[in-house]
Amino acid sequence: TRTGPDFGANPPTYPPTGAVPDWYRDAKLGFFVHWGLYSVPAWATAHGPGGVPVEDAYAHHQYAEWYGNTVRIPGSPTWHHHQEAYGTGTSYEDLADLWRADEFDADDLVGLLVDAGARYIIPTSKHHEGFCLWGTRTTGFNAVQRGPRRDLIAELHDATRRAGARFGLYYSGALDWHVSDFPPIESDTDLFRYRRHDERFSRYAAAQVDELVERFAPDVLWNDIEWPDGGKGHEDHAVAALLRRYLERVPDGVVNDRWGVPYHGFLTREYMAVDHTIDVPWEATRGLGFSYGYNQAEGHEHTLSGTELITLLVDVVAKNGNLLINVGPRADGTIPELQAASMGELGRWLRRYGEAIYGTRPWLRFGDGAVRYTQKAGTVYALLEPSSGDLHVPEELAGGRLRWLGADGEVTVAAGDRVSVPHVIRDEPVVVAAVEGISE
Ligand code: FUL
Repeated sequence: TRTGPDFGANPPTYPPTGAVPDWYRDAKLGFFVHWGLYSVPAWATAHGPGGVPVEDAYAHHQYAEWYGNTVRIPGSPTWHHHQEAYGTGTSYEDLADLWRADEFDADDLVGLLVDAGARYIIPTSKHHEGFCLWGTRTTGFNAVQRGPRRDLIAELHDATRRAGARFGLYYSGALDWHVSDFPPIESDTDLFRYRRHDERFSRYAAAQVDELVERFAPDVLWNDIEWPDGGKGHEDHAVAALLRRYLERVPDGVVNDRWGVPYHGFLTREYMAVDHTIDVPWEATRGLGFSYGYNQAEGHEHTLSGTELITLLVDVVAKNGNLLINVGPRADGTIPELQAASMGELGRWLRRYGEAIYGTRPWLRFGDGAVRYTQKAGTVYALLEPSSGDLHVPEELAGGRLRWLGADGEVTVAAGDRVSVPHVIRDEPVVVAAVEGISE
């Protein structure tokens, strides 16, 4: 059971809820980068979209970044895998000394993400395992003192800024397995029971986030699993004060909705099908497969194809969302080919059709049948997979001039017209008709 803080008659003051900067709404596509000790074993039970029954979910967790918890559940597939791969004498945290980021070149990695169309990049600064990817003063359990012996966040930050993209940070707010002494999490109830609630821990977390804000001024602060309840009031280590310091340092920064207080920036939807337009800014997130951390057990059948990825982006944007798609690098710092292939197709498509995505806003409705709409500066874009047939012109677009991006010619359309997709673009995963000059 979850009990939130009770502020009584004197609630803390938050910034205006739901407000996000224009750059964030215009950006549409971000890349999450889940990288940590879990990238060393890079393993989880591979499931499909259905997952496993809830009661077994934690013992068969499909998120490889949860390895440090799953391995502690006796008899779980991860527990067995670990014995085989490392023997009984190796603890999860021992993997820190096996982590070599030998092939990691931040400019190469960031270059791949930007080529795939990323306008912002959000690496995990600290995931639930507690290992810090930057040179923090708060703990020796970090990538400068152990494993890679490099400040991975500083390198990713510098490369992202050099590439002209926005830089954000993921931070695991109330779960840190390194400094907590709890049994493994085996259910959603455990998840909230075994969060840290105490003041001492919220001071630790606040000191870490303050460091990150001070050093990297992240454009996005993406908290996870709420903030410790011990820091939800008026104190210095509480969310309200933390956000105030953050927005002072980064006036056009934005945060998500996972702080566990009556405040949010954009809403998050994780592996969730959204069937309607959400009126406030929101962000869909998922991995290219069914895990965020790299999972070697996944293959083609688990990974979004280029077309599926493009279709997902289009659907999310038409419904007023951003897509934060995740890439899980190998421990050595390279991107697995399966993920790179879909990313490459997305980037190629965005270079041709990005005008119908970046900087757009939702239209009157998100779509008709298989068609999705966006709009920008007096132009309405209709996006569809060529295999779904002709474009049926809805009455709101009657009298407009229609041209297909990537093909020649223009026609004036009437309500109910069926316009067929030109041959030259029939092989595209998704095609785009731009309609201009619609009388209001
Ligand atoms: C979740 C985490 O538990 C996952 O590991 C992942 O980081 C996802 C984005 O958020 O709540």
